[in-house]
Amino acid sequence: MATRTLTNDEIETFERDGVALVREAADMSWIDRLNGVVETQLCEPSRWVNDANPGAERDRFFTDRYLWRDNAAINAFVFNGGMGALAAQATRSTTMRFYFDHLLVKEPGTATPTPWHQDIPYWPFMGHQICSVWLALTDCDARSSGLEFIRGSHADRTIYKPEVFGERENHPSAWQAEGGGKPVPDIEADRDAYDIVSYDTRAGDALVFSAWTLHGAPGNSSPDHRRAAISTRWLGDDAVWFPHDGTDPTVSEDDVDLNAGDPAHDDRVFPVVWAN
Ligand SMILES: O=C(O)CCC(=O)C(=O)O
Repeated sequence: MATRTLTNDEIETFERDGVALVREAADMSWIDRLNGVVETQLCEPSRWVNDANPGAERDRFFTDRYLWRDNAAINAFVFNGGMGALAAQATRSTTMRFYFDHLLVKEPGTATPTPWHQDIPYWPFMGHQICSVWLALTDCDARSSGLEFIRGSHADRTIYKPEVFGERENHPSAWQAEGGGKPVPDIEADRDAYDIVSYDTRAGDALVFSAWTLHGAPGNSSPDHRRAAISTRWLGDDAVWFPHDGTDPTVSEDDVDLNAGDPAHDDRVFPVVWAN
C-alpha cells in the first residue's frame, strides 16, 4: 500500500484540536507484524518494560519501549511504516526525526486507566513540532480503553506536571516528584467541564497528537479483547534538546552529542526518517 498522506482537513483538525484521527494509516501486514512483536515482548520484555502483572492474561497494563535499535520489525516500521510522514505533515515540518517507540497493551479486564497527562514534560525536548502517532494494533472503543483527549489543550502552551504510570521500578528518576509544571486538573471529577473527544479506532487507524495535548484512556473493561497500540514519537524542525530533571531515561545527556538548546541534530540517536 502507498504511504498514507493527510488531507488538508486532517491537518487543520490537528492544528485546531491538537489531535487528528487518521483512518487506515497502516495496512494489515504492519498490524500483523507489530502484533507479533507485542506477543514476543509480553513474554520477553526489554529493560524498559513497565508491567503491572507479568504473565497474566487478564488485568495487565503492560508497556515496553525504545525497541527500535534491537527489534527488526520495529526498526522497519519506524523507517518504512509511513508514520514519520504523517507527523511531518501534521506539524508542517520539513524534516521529521524519530525519538522512540512505545508499545501499550491492556489485557482484558484491566481496570487501570491511563492517567490524564501531556507528553512534553516527560521528554528532554522543547518545541511545538513534536508529536506522537498512536497506531491501533487492535480495534478499540471507550469500553476497551480508547484514547481520550482534551480538545485544544495544546494551544495555550501550559506545561503540566508528569503523572505516574503504574510501576516505575525500571526508571531511575522519580519523575513525578522532579517534574515541574502545573498539576494536571482532576478531569475525571468534572468531565463535563472539559471538551473531551474520544475515538473508536480499528486496527490500522492512527491518532496523531501534539506532545502538548492532554490525553488519557479508561481501563479495558472488555472481558475478552486485548487493547494494543504502538506510539511512535517524532521531533520536527523546532525541537531543541532540553535536558531537565525527571525526563524519560531511555535517552539521557550521556547518550547524545548535543548541548541544551541545540536542534535535535544527532543523527545517530534521532535519525531523520522523513525529509521534504
Ligand atoms: O495507550 C495508552 O493508554 C496511552 C498512550 C499515550 O499516552 C501516548 O501514546 O502518549
